[in-house]
Amino acid sequence: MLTKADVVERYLPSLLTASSEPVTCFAPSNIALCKYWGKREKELNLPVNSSLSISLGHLGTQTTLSLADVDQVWLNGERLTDDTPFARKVIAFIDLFRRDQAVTLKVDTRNNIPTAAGLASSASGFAALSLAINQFFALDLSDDVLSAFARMGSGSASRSLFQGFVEWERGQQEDGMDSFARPLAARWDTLRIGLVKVATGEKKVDSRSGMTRTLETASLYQAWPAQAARDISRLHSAISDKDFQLLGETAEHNALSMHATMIASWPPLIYWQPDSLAAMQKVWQLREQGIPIYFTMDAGPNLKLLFEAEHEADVLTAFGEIEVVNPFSAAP
Ligand code: 2P0
Repeated sequence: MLTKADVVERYLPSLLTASSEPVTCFAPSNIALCKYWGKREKELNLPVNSSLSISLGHLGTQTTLSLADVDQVWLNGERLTDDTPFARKVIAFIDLFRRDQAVTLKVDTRNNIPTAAGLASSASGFAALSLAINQFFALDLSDDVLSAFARMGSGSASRSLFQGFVEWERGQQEDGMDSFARPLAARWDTLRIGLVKVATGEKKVDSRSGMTRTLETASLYQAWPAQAARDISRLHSAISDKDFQLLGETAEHNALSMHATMIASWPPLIYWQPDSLAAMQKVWQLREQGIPIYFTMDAGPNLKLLFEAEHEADVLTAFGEIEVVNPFSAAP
């Protein structure tokens, strides 16, 4: 089996040059409209199915790398002890690149995703870190390679290198170097995403273990890869035709189908809270009233609403002061 280190090694110069100046990079969060759920290979985070996401514009992670006397990992202005899971993951990722060379670093990670939105940040975190490593060590890696490297930190990070709509192709190769994301050229300036907070606490089962449990125990999962493939092609049509109903229906159906595979796992995996269901019902009521609004959900209790700018006032009236993101405000 190939390890991450085996794969990264091939793309590195024998001697690294570290920047004497700090390097800062930003990567946006992303919300999948067709979800990544299930790995065909765990070491390299190779997915069973391709996925397609939309970025959250200016919401994401800013990471600064600088030389330091000892390794230091900072998160949102606080220095973490070396044994916290986040610090360990960050250092393990950096080790892939510096190998045994004596370069010690300060990694300063800042998330501007409102904690109240309850959004995970591993995607934007590993994407920003990959961009910063590339620049700090002057690696000059292509976007495709960087996306594949970010994927080895966290699968969804492969999509967070880019703004706008992004598709992560599952790939076929054993080393995973054809499993990377690319941005789609299309823009959709009237598209809006509403972040509905239901709960923000740490979840009991993280996505990584949730995927494993689903693959090992849910027979419903057998239907998932075909549905994901069909949904990706529907999303492409929806995006090129600016067909919002098709986009929304596909995203909501895809999210609920993913959750159905989780619920069919054993022990059961239900990320929903009573308030999640209440919010879903509110979305369905609004649709009955003629307002085109849909939702998607990830491995957690929070909803992400999909609607167009002309309906923003109705959505705010129904849901209160939720954060609304224009995904294309920051896109090129
Ligand atoms: C997604 N999720 O496509 C899906 C939908 C959660 C539900 O990508 O093990 O944190 O690091 O590759 O990327 C979350 O999974 O998992 C995720 P790893 P990751 O957004």
